[in-house]
Amino acid sequence: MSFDLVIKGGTVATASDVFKADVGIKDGIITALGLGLTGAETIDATGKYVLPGGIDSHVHIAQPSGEGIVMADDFESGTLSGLFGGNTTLLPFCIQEKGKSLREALTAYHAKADGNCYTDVSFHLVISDPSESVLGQELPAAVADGYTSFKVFMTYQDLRLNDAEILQVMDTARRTGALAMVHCENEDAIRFLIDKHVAEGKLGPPSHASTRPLAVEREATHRAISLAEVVDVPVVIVHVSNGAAMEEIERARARGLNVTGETCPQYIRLTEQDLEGMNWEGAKQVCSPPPRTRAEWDNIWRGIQNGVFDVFSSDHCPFRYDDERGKLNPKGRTDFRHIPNGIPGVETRMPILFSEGVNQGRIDITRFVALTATNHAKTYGLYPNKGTIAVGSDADITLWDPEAETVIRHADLHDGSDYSPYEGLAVKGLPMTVILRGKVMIRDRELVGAKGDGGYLPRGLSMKVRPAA
Ligand code: DUC
Ligand code: ZN
Ligand code: ZN
Repeated sequence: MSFDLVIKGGTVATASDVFKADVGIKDGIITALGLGLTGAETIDATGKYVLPGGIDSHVHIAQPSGEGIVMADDFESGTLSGLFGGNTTLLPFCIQEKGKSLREALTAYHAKADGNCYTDVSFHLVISDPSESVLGQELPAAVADGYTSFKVFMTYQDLRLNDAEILQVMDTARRTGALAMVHCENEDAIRFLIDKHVAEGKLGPPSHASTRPLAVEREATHRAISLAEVVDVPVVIVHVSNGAAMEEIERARARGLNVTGETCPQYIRLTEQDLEGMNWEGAKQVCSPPPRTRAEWDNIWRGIQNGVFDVFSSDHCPFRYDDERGKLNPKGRTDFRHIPNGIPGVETRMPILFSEGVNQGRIDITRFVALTATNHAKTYGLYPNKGTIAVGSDADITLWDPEAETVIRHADLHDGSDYSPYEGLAVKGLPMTVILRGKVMIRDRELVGAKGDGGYLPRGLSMKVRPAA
């Protein structure tokens, strides 16, 4: 058998196995795992892990973000940054604006993405206006076209759905086989606390965290799971920040419910104290749910270790800090209510989890692969084409040096923001070479691929979705 490319001498790690093998690639597909393979091109992977390319199933790129606010990444910079972070597939959100159709949203988003990507991408929808035509026609048509997951919000006045609407949307998920993701924070409770903070003149970035306390997230998590139970549909609880919300997932699973949990780097590396900064610097760490306490880091690690969390995503949602259209916009520079929510992190997600998780002995390499690639593919209808190293899978591969060390500096990253929340964090373990469908995109940390090498992926149904009875 002849191969276009052979990755030789490395240690292949999947979500279940670790073994020495060469990987033979032909026409962008893994066609053999064996020993002594030869091909037209060879890459020496001695001393490296040969991993499935990372899949980050929760990123925001070029998303409309309110008047005067511009997200720091377009598809070019966002996917380039993702690629340098060891990812070969990103799943950004395509937001339906109120009063507009899903088609309009998808057309506008494809116009931004198509031809501009360094990784493969596939969109989740965000349903903000569940009208009769959206639920009856548009969403089923979108699912049939491969947009097989969507997110709903329980917070943000312009995005939130009430319980009746969430039930309707979940019911549509049940009928179509789509997978519902929920942002769990109780908007009314947040409003109540915001009013109090404003009356007391507490307008600084720390108020972002104190108006979104743990109970706000825990209650909404319990409610989202209960609504999914009523409809009898699987649900993904995204960006879980603390142990109390996590325990809602654990309890639901113990009752036999089909609940997927996601957490993110900010919940094992940032705290609410990071929102206190001189010169409004705390605005850099404003995201929702907010970072919690060090005690919560331990709770989140427990869920990463014991399987409550299936996926570890970045929730990359980048805004520039020192920018009139970013965190320091004219209103945001004096009032936390106008600081755009979100932090960059698509490039640092995998190094942080590897360094803090694998290198520090909290998780093994197979769990790392599950959390950063395989479970994303299984959850969002991309498996087994993506997310594993197996004969027949796309040759999306990251060669990972477990000994390479660096200190995170935004100056070395590739996103369009002007800071990293993790500036100064030492990490050990880095992606060195990244291969997308058999094409070397990054070789020894140098870009060799081109914009447009990444494509759009229609997806199948999630493996989490049971056939409707
Ligand atoms: N939710 C997200 O998923 N990302 C950023 C902000 C938010 O509220
Ligand atoms: Zn969210
Ligand atoms: Zn997000």
